[in-house]
Amino acid sequence: MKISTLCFLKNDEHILLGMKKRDFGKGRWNGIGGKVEDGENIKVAAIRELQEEVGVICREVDLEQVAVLKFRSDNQKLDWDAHVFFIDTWEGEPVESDEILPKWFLKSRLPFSEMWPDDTFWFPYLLSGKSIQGKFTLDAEGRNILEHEITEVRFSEQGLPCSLLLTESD
Ligand code: 8DG
Repeated sequence: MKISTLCFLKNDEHILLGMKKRDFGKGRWNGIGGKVEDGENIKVAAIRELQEEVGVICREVDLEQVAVLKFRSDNQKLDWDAHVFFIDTWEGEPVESDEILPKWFLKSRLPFSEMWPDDTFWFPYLLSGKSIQGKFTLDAEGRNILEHEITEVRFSEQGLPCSLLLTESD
């Protein structure tokens, strides 16, 4: 299992997604982020990836943790724990890099058919202001969801879920 970050810049109406141009997840819109290196602080990794992938600068205080999502596959090859952050304040305009094409989308019109299939389950929670812990098991191709579980949580300052509220599962 690897640890990653997924960051979403947002304003009142729009949210920034990035089209992954190569490697794992190619052809899908997703948050901006990537692997947390061994020993690296998760928020520091999130800030590094934002700068490397879309040229945007932000500070640790600007990162609001809204989810921890456990992505699992039946062959263990796609296993990630992703720490998800919403960001309202940053410096610079998002620009394209070798890895990511950034684009603003209306919150009410996210391109779910071109995103990971489980995103349609958890994104609405985040858009309605809830924070969650989720676990999604996908098939080896990453196309179909085999199991899902979403629990509403509150996060502590350290990014750990500190209280559990309500669970949805299949
Ligand atoms: P890096 O080079 O950018 O550091 O990272 P990498 O090792 O190439 O990782 P990546 O391709 O950016 O990481 C894959 C990302 O995809 C990781 O943040 C977790 C994320 N991801 C899944 N499954 C799902 C999913 O079902 N939905 C969403 N939204 N993201 C997912 O692995």
